[in-house]
Amino acid sequence: MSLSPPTIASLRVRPLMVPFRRPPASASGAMPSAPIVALDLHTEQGVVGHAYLFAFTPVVLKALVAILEALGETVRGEPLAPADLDAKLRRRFTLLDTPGVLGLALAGLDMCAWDALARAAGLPLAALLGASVRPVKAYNSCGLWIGEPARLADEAEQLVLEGGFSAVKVRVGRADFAQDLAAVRAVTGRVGGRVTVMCDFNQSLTWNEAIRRGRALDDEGLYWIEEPVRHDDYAGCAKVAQAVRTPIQIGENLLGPADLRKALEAQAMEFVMPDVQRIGGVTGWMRAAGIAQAHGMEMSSHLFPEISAHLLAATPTGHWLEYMDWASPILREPVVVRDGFVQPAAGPGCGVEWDEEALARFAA
Ligand code: SMN
Ligand code: MG
Repeated sequence: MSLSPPTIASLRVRPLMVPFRRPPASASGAMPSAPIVALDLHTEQGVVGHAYLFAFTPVVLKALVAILEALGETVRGEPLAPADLDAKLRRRFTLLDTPGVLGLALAGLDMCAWDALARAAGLPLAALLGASVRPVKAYNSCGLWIGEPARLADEAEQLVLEGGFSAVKVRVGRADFAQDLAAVRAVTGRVGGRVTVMCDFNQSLTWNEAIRRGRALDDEGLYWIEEPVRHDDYAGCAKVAQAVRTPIQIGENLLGPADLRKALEAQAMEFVMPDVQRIGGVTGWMRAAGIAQAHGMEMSSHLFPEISAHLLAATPTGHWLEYMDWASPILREPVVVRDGFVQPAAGPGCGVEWDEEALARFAA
């Protein structure tokens, strides 16, 4: 690769509604299908970077597309230098600030830019980040949503078999805690012992209730309790972490490395799991990884298994990859899980290649 980076030419933005294999239903809401935005960052040199974003709700899909298209205009003619772009754009938006939909758009642009840079260098993203392209340990998160506890034992078994997984995550936060306990026991009763089981409350509890439920779960053999309280209630979460023996996991809603610092200062959790589209793309992720390392804290990923596999390979305290198949229907080569490990894509970039026929079919 020459020392001068490629020049950004344009950003193509395509909104999609992609069906789920097992539609998610958490304690904080359900989703009938996945509102996804597919991004292609074209450079004048012909290299194209790919990434996708989850809009979470169709309500913001059009707004996210409009922001991304305007952002694409803004970076036309800029050098493909993600760290510089991140600094420049965040400075430009200081008066508005960059959480929410604008933050997602910036992260999407950053992911595309890193993907294009890795392609220009002819390297997998993990290698560009200085890491070996090694398999990362994954849990199957594609099911065990809030549902009939009796059904969950069979589903846990299926999830384990789908890729030789050694871990699964069960969703909790039902109105009746007895039903949560029944769900956890259905899963651990069937696969526990041979398989690690995590649980996720999806921010549904007050800290008092989280302490009550957390203590009641302490002897159920769970590996972590995720997001027991509202994501930004670090003080409340710290009370839960103090009172409950099972490690507390948070991070999918951290909006940048500075949020990680605040959560750590509050001693809100024992494990962290940033989401690449909320933490600030590859640039934000790598900064968060440095902070986690400095605190000796294990760092897992949230959604986006394709790019997260590369990122976890380059994360000093890399822990568990969350395997989700939500983007698989639009990818030419969906992530492959073998014996519970995800192998980062070996080709240049981060492993996102579109199935163009599927993109056309799911266009929104
Ligand atoms: C989750 C993620 C995305 C949508 C619903 C629920 C969950 C997880 O918090 O961590 O997988
Ligand atoms: Mg979660």
